Amino acid sequence: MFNPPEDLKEVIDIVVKHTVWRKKECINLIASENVMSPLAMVLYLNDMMHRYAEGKPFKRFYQGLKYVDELEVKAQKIMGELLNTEYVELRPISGTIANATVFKAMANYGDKAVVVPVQAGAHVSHTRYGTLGALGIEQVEMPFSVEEWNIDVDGAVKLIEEVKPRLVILGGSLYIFPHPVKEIAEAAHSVGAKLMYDAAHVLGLIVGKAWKNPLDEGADILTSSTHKTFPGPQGGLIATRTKEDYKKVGKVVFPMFVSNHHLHRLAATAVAGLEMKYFGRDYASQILRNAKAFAEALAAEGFRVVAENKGYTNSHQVIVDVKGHGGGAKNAQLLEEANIIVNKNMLPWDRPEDIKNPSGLRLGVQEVTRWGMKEDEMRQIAEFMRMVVIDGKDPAEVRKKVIEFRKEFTKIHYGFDIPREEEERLFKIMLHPYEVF
Ligand code: DSN
Repeated sequence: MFNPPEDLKEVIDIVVKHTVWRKKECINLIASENVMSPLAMVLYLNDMMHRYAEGKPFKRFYQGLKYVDELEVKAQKIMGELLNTEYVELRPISGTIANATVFKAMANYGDKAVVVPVQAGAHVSHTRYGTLGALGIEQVEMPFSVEEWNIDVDGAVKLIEEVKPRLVILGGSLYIFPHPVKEIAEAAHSVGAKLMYDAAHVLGLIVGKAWKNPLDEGADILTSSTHKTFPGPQGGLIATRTKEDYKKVGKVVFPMFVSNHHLHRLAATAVAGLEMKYFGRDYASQILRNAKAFAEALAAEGFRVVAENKGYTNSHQVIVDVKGHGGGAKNAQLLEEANIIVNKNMLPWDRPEDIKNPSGLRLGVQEVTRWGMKEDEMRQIAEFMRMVVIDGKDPAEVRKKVIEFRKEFTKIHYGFDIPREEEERLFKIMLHPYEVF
């Protein structure tokens, strides 16, 4: 009988409670999260997590890496095939580190970057408050059209021609319609700027062919994390169109922003990449159907869903304005009490001082899609949300319904169906290889 000391027991309890709560009892609608398949998770537990590998595959500063090298090249190839390029960097350990790498490689202190405004969806790393600012690159904001819920293309082209930046950045975190890559790429290239596209939110949609690949539309560099719509482990990625840019970013990744790159995640990235290769189209198209159904259901329940004139969404996200119900902060908290996990979000019309209680809730359907939910379930979730936000029902009562509803969804879809015995065999190898071989 295992009888741990009290402090160890507490650590174990916290982890078990979190896992049961978030993975079994909650409806997770955070647009930047996902769950890995059991196969990806089990291979994530590999011994590579203990090892060091500074440098590029087969040109390392440490010994003992022959399998790591092989795996890294394999994972790069899998991701390259999905993204239609030979040049993929998997060493950035997050999307922000991937962004920092490109900023440093492509611009200098004092240069300018033209970016999407943060209220209109840019990631904080694209701003003067984040990585761009830390590297001394000046942020110049593109005009944004709230009617179109997109960049004002003519205004942005004019701005790029006037400012002549070194870098133009598209993509972001609050993101319901594709940005106009082709037009912006032409403007960027006409003044000698590079176009970087932050695909963190939509990588799973891109590789599932439900969202245009920005590299095919004229972007020079794509950065991403690997754990939002792409259902891999937390990590970063850079893909470039040319070998020259690939070499440039590689020299910055190491030694500037990454020493070791958390090697065990390469296995899980490769598995998630293969899941997308074989099941990505079905997954991505169901995400789009779910997001649309969810937006329509929320509107029918009485929510103010943004971009009604544009059909609400073409991505995994749905955005609701809950200012009339007390704001994003209050409602995100109430929903958490009902086991519905969302985040509050600034909307284009919010003022900087609204940051603590912005108008919006940002909702993402990629994780619930992965759990096998479809349009009917989207309507049910919209009803749960109405009970809490609009009807003012006791969240504890709604929580009971959510836990009951969630019981039906225990299997991760759009992955390989491996038998439980094989999963357990692999798990045992990761933990106790001496007992298997
Ligand atoms: N991009 C943030 C988000 O969308 O939640 C995480 O970095």
